Amino acid sequence: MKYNKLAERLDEAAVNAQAVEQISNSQSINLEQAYAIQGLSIARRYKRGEKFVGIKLGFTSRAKMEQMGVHDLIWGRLTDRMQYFEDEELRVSEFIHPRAEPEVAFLLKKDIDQALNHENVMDYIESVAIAIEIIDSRFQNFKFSLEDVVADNCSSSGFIIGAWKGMSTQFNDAEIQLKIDSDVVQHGNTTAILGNPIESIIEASRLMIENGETLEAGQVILAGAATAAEYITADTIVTAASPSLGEVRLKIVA
Ligand code: OOG
Ligand code: MG
Repeated sequence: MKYNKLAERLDEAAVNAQAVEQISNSQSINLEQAYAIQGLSIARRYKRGEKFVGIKLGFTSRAKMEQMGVHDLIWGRLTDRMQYFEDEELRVSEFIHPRAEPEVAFLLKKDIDQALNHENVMDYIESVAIAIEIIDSRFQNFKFSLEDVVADNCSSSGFIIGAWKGMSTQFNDAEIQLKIDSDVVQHGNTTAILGNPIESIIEASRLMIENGETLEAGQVILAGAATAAEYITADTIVTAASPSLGEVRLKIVA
């Protein structure tokens, strides 16, 4: 199948909340082709008026790699339509089989104009926050190859960011929990994210420069989940919490 057709199929799967078969079941695509399909699929969202607001990294922690059986860092695009706020509800009926995972988010202070390093990365970051990412693979049974998941915009389908905090906030070596109602369903430490979530910014900058993409001041980077993800269901409240970063909650309805 042509890339455009594959992109359309993935986009429609998201719009209709209807899973599709993995691409890799019927044809083999390489990583470069997978990113091209992702780009085409997200372009359909832009055409409908959605705005690019940042990127998410995936598989930056061992917990996530092991859960999904995939072993390479990947990135996907975030649009304004995917963002939730605390006074909103997430309707599970608009998703296929959504899962939530606790994340660390960074807000950019400057446009990324070079591959960043440990010396200059902090000059580019305005603030940090706890976040929840909602992932919803468009593939049946949430099963995919690395190329499949990249083509599918790395499963991204929603996110919510807690209160932004200054960069003196302890965001590395921070305990982080995912709760469903009052039950702690996942817990970990933010060092699980590449040894320090700041590494996600360095990696993101490298990927953007390599791919000729731009990231600008005011845009967001989701550093990746520190723990495995959990399925979410209606009539629950999902919370991500960390002592220094605070907490963010999302109400899930039918
Ligand atoms: C792919 C997305 C991975 C993360 O934080 O590691 C990801 C998936 O698990 O469906 O978002
Ligand atoms: Mg994630």
